[in-house]
Amino acid sequence: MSGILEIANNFQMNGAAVDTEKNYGGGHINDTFLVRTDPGERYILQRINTSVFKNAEALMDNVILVTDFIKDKVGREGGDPKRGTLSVVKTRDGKNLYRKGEECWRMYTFIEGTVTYQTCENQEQFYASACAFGHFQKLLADFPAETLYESIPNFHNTKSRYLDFEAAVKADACGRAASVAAEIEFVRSRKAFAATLVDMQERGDLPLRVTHNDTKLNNVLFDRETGKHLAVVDLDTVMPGLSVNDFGDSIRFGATYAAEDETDLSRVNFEPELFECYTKGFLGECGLLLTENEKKMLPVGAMMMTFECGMRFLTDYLNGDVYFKIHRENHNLDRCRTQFKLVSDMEAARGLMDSIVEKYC
Ligand code: ADP
Ligand code: GN1
Ligand code: MG
Repeated sequence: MSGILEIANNFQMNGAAVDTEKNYGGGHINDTFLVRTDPGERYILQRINTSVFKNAEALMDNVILVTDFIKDKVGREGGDPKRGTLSVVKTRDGKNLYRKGEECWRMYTFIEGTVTYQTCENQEQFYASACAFGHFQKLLADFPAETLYESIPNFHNTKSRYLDFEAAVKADACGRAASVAAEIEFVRSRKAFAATLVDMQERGDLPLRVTHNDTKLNNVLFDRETGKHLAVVDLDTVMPGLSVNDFGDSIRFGATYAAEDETDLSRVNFEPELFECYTKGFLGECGLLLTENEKKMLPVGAMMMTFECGMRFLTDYLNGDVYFKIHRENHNLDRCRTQFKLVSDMEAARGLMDSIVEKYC
């Protein structure tokens, strides 16, 4: 722990670090610590996973560009720029990152008076998260996309994710493929589906926008007092992408009352009323911005992101759990199974999802 305090003290905090809490937030890629200084101020300290994010300096340039842009807009909307988005704390020598050997660290001020949720607890919460991500989309509608570095190329290119999956099956690095034959078949029978959104984008039927690309419920900070959304965090994958995928990734994670790694699949159900809350909130914020095709394809975005994420968990399971952090045996397989259960539910509810989207268009 003293090592973490030492790392923290390399940043321009108010006071000296006295206390840290590890594993803050439960993300699968970076390591997050909560740091408290002697005057009682709090900060978020993160060790960036540099095998996932290959160029952390360029990544931080993205974060600064996006947060400066949002701060300006939030200020003009009458909000508090310091609470409406992340604020990077520089190192004592004025850099965005602190490097120690192979390790790479960054810090944000802690936005006080906020809460986040690891799973969806009620409809109001999910509606508020939809407003957060819809508003985020609107805020960045005129952001100059060409200034952004692509922090993970082909991040939501489901076609290339499919090829990664097939390569993992072929290599079968840990001899696990035979035991997940049903899951492999689940993916293979949806190969044509996997191409739909990428093909539409390549044909020019869906526009590239600046999107968040990791729109999980736990990436929204809510005001503790009012319950309203305050800020969208976890900006590492803000890149050009598809609005339907931002919508879809939220549905994947939040349109169920079950956790992403629930092992009792009878508890993992797609909840149409949560889908409706999210649709209402999201379209209420950014519906006017979206094209007819984007609106029509929102349910496909939900199925695609859930399918893609399940396939990514399965791929990582086959590769020997080298990408997502795991906390128990078969963790990635458990995660894969929840996603595939949700995909099946959504396929059965496709007509209902279409009619809900139509209602709010
Ligand atoms: P991860 O990569 O682990 O998902 P996040 O950037 O999403 O990391 O941070 C993890 C958690 O920390 C978030 O879910 C949120 O609860 C909290 N968090 C992140 N940044 C802040 C901040 N600036 N102020 C308050 N809480 C934050
Ligand atoms: C990862 O870092 P975290 O936990 O917010 C992943 C997302 C997945 C998500 C699944 C950079 O997000 O793409 O959807 O896990 N992030 C990266 O929960 O791969
Ligand atoms: Mg996060």
